[in-house]
Amino acid sequence: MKRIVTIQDISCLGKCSLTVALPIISAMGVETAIIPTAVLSTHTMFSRFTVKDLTDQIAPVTEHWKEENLDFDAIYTGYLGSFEQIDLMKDMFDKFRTDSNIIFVDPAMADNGKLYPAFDEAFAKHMATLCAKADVIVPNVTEASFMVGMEYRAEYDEAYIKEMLQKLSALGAKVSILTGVSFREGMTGVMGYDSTKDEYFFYEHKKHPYSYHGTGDIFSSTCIGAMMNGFDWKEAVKIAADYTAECIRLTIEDGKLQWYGVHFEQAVPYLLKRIGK
Ligand code: PXL
Repeated sequence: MKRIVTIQDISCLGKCSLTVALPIISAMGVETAIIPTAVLSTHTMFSRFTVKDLTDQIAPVTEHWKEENLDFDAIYTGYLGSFEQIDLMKDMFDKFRTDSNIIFVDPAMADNGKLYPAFDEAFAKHMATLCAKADVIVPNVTEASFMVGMEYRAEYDEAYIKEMLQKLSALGAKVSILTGVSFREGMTGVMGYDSTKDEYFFYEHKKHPYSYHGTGDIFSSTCIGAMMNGFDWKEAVKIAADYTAECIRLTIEDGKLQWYGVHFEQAVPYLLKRIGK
């Protein structure tokens, strides 16, 4: 069985970060070790939330794992709360990188043209230095614009997205995957660039009329879970996009418009069928 470690916060209620990564990747048949970076009462899109920072636990956990000679087929970072946590992740990558494992960074920090409440532009630039050490990165268009210093646009053409992918790729990752790429009304998708092959890939699907929190984390968890199941990054992107869209569809169908997160649980059978399990 493949083993992955994912490092992000626990938002106790809110269906994002570890409370989606752990169940989704585990359901895909991949052992999922975690390092919780903080415990929050809810994610930060609620008007108020509590936070207990766990930064001081990160080095002791990774040092113990090193003593036990543990290794991981993938290291996946999501929402990180501080410059110090980003630096600790760099150390962790240096310690646990092997010839064959995948370092996967989701620079979860912004959406819809805005940084999340806890962050500023300097943080985004620092996150770019973590992306530089990854094999695969999965920013959305907003996160990418802050990291590469391009103006955020709600409407754009293919040239804008390709320029963004080139600039992301120049940070250093082999594969850059840009989510929330929409070239036409009613459709959304994902465009990726593989710098080792100078190859672009675009996948689009119908855009649902509502957007929900936590869907970026669901996309990333599914994408790395699919890669751990032997799918190449392009197939993994399709699986992750389709599963995320299915989660949104089921949430809308339920009719209660639960804004803070989607019904990812009900779509797990769809996901398992999709990956042939
Ligand atoms: O889904 C990203 C995310 C993860 N963790 C926390 C968040 C957010 C987005 O706002 O606040 C704590």
